[in-house]
Amino acid sequence: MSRKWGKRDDMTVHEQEPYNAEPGRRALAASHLTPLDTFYSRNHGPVPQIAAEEWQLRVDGLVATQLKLSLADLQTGFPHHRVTATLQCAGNRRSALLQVREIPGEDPWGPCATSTAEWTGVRLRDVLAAAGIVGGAAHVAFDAPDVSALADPPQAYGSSVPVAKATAGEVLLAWQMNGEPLPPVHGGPVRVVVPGYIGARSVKWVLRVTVRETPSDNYFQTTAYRLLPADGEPAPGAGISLGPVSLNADVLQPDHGERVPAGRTQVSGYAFAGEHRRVVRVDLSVDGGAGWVQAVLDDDASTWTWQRWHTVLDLSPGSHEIIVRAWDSTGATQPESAAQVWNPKGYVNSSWGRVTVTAVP
Ligand SMILES: Nc1nc2c(c(=O)[nH]1)N[C@H]1C(S)=C(S)[C@@H](COP(=O)(O)O)O[C@H]1N2
Ligand SMILES: [Mo]
Repeated sequence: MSRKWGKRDDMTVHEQEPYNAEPGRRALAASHLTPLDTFYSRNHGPVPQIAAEEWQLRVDGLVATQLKLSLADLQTGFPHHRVTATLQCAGNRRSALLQVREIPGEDPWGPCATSTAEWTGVRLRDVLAAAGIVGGAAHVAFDAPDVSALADPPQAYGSSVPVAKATAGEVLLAWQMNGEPLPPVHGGPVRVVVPGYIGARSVKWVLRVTVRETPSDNYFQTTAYRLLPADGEPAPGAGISLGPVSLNADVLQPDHGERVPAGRTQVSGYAFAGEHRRVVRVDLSVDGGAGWVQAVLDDDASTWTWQRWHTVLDLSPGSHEIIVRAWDSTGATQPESAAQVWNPKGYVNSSWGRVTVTAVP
């Protein structure tokens, strides 16, 4: 099934239909830009097959002029723009929350529901300027054709972002990923890419952009992708509507449960802070958080990407828990335990990253 979507055979497939899969830690660790066959994919309904020549975008709502744009119109009518950006699902690292308490109906995503690509398209800002945003505009909604049976009631996928974000230059209507045409499973022919925000806002197969006074009425904006208190229940408007990605980090190598030779061991992983925060320090501990050493930050990060890091740890023979925590440019760091951040939908596990490895003499 992974092959059908252009993915490597060793993806961890949480669901075949709709296809939901993440790569292994070592596969994700291999490069700053994630190859297309390795990039995680999160779907709420069947993947639509839309021919590039048939795709059309409607731009409406609080605009002076409604637009109907073909892919050729987008490509010839607006300057092309490239952004290297990390996408991260709000459910990334949910598996650690599941150790605290069960989360019915949600997949046990590990730490690899995040990946990085170079996206090519046009700025949403330029398209909205062509339509002319009028008074009262506060949100920009995106609608897609994939109908999700998981929504209540079942409905096509959609969401929105504040107008200030939609008109910031980094938000794209993208048709390429790492220089290749956007594959169907990643939203081809055209998707929205909202760098720095949870993946849910980067709507795939986008068919309609609507400028509104209020956020989208779509289930995936009003009810899902909201952070509830531990004793809360999903309901329209309940909880915190998720936008910018919360600071988080994890270890990608060695893998959880791996046996490594005792002695000097290469350790690496990622940290990510959404929106305008940057990861400025990454600490590692092998004594439960009593003592920390700083990792080296790789130099290939940019504003909208993860910050990869690496170091060498000296591991004595036996079992070790390697813990990672990051710090962002506001001075914030991560909570220690998953129990502190557990929530009924299993979003935003911002707690320390942990892998247990066995060092063998
Ligand atoms: N139309 C549509 N867009 C969507 C989704 C979806 O199910 N349908 N899933 C969202 C979620 S929750 C995430 S994390 C990202 C995943 O993008 P990817 O599959 O390209 O990795 O797409 C977002 N956009
Ligand atoms: Mo997601």
